[in-house]
Amino acid sequence: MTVPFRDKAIETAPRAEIERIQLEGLKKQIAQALKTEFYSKRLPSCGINSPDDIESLADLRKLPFTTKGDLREAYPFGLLAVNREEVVRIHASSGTTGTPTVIYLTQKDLDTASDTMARCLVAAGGSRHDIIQNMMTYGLFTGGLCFHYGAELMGAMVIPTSAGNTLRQLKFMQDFGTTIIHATPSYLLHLHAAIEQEGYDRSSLALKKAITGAEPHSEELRCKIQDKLGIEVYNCYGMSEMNGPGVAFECIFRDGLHMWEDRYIFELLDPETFEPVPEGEIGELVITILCRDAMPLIRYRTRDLTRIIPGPCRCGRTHRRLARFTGRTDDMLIINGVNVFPSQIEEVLLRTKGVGANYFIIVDKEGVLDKLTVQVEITSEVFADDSRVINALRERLRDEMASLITVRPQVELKQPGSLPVSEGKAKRVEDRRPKD
Ligand code: DLL
Repeated sequence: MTVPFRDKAIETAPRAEIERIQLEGLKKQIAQALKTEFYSKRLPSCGINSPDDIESLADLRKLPFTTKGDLREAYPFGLLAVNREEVVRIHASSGTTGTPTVIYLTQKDLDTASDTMARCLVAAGGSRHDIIQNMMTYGLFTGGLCFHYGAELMGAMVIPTSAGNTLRQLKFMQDFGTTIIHATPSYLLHLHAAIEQEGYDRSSLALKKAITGAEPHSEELRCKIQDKLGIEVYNCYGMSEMNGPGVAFECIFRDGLHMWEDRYIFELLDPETFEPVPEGEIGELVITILCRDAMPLIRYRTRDLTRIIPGPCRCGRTHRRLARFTGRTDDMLIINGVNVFPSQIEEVLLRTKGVGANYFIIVDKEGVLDKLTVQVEITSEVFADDSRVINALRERLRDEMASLITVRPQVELKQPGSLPVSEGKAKRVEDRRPKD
């Protein structure tokens, strides 16, 4: 079997060469970081005043961690390392409160991000002959534009349908002969259900592969989607803070996600002691980006739990592989690919008059898609009011949450005192989604 590469020399570089690139990249990032308002305070407090204070990769451990909270604190421009005029685009993801976590990119940063994405697509067997339909949301979310430009750079014909509107998705797939689709795992299942429901003849579709990610999913779910749609499904990991999708990606052997180690430094640490875990054991993934001028991020705590798959891959790439993600060390929920923090929901509830402090969040499945329900107690005054007032309050809460978290939840207004009061640490979230 011929293994496709975009840049074989880099993708199969000996370990010593990868580490040389990492050290050089790290020093450059430190130089950039010291230009930002945020790190120009943070790094000297750890004894780092210049890139020369980093002599080897082992010195990485001297560097402080960066968290989502830090990004929020630095909002909007505290992590900017170049002149504002050099930034050509921003992206954002949800923060733990209403303040989003934003990244800024220069044209060079975008070109590198697109090249990384194109490298992923080639690794999965994509080429300029492919017609790629991107069913992820375009906008601040990176799954739209950052994937799009990588696919274009590879030379594929890209159909930017964005998320939703399943019937139109199917029409485009059929009429243009789409060969690769990019969607969340839950949307792939939804698409399959629609294909059956609409009576599409599978042989009328040219579909060969799906790229999926943005939310956790099991190997069983991958197999199910592959069987149902009769295609190959590739796992893609990324996050907006690290330029979006394609931070780690599966090659044609689909046996773990290659981490692009010339563009990022990956550490797997014990989330309590911050000591590296032995190879093969589960730890929190901590990433340092090496290829971004506008916004350096050093030792970023992803909160994602995974492990390294020991040993080489059959494809010959020397970039190590990550296993599927098993969870997170924080309470972030991923609802149909959208990140939601319970604290964001609480923020809306607490600022709304007529609503009590006791609430409960339920995540469940409705068909193949995720469904978010927020139950909240209302005050006795509102409870005694007529139904129009209560309905208006429900709609207002739904609208405000939708505008903050971009997911429109079901809101159930409850009689005062009707929700269980927890003793000790309040349990406010129940994830009822089956674990496949
Ligand atoms: O989800 C970027 C992306 C777009 C990745 C398209 C893949 C495909 P964020 O919205 O910032 O960015 O969410 C990042 O999503 O920290 C993980 O918890 C989760 N996640 C992303 N990919 C996977 C995956 C995009 N393949 C957060 N498996 C990350 C499990 C994933 N979890």
